[in-house]
Amino acid sequence: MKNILESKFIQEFSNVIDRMYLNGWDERNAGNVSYLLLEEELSPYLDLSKKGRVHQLQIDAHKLAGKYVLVTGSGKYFRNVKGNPEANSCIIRISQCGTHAEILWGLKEGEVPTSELSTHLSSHIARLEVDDTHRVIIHTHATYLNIMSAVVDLDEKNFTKALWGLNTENIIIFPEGIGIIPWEIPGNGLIGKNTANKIKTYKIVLWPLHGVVASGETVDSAFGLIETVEKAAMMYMVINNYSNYKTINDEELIKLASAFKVTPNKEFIK
Ligand code: 2HA
Ligand code: ZN
Repeated sequence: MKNILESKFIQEFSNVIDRMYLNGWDERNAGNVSYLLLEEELSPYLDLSKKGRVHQLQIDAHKLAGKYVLVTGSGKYFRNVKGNPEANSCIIRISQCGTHAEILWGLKEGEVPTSELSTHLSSHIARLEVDDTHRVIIHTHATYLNIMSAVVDLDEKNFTKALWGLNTENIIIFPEGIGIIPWEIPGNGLIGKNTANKIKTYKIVLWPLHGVVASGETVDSAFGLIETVEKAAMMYMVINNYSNYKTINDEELIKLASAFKVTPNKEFIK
């Protein structure tokens, strides 16, 4: 077997987690990431005929039956993942009936995947229904988006247009806008269901006064989306200290969308 720590997927996963930590988004045990791995990607590194430790799931995940997921561990710190991916994350395989998963690699006996596993699995199911190339879910406590959620009306149109209006390329990168769920208790309850409902339409969903959940076909695209939206939120918070500032108007946004052949959310702009 090849050394899994040298695999592309572990490298991408740990590097992006480290980047988010260095961005100041993931203090203490904040944040969690999950990455759907293909069997052919994993098999050179792991004997997949072996059974793993059983972990009971809190949702019905039969739509992910047989899928492999690389995911951060519960209570683990992003700061430590890159130095020791095996102690801070794990690879699970979803059972055929979708009621449990097996932990095939990583984490010690008694340790379990992130407390947001239900959100991750429900969001993977939702994204795969609309995009069969989907693979990554990232939850992080992006600083300026959190600040912005404290001061701006939590209306998806209003919030999206504030972000689109400040950076020319934003409408091209997230033409569907940003989804917003009501404030909610983190963990295995309603938050996962609400996020999954939103993430079908919006690739990024805001959890007010908490963080975001973003999806992507690759680690880069999920992270790149968060960076883009976070930067616009930073601009928004800085620019609001000035009384008279310019934004990209609707006519310009429409021109941009048409030049880059994207279809912006019709509820937000016509
Ligand atoms: O795992 O970020 O939302 C820590 C969190 C929970
Ligand atoms: Zn969180």
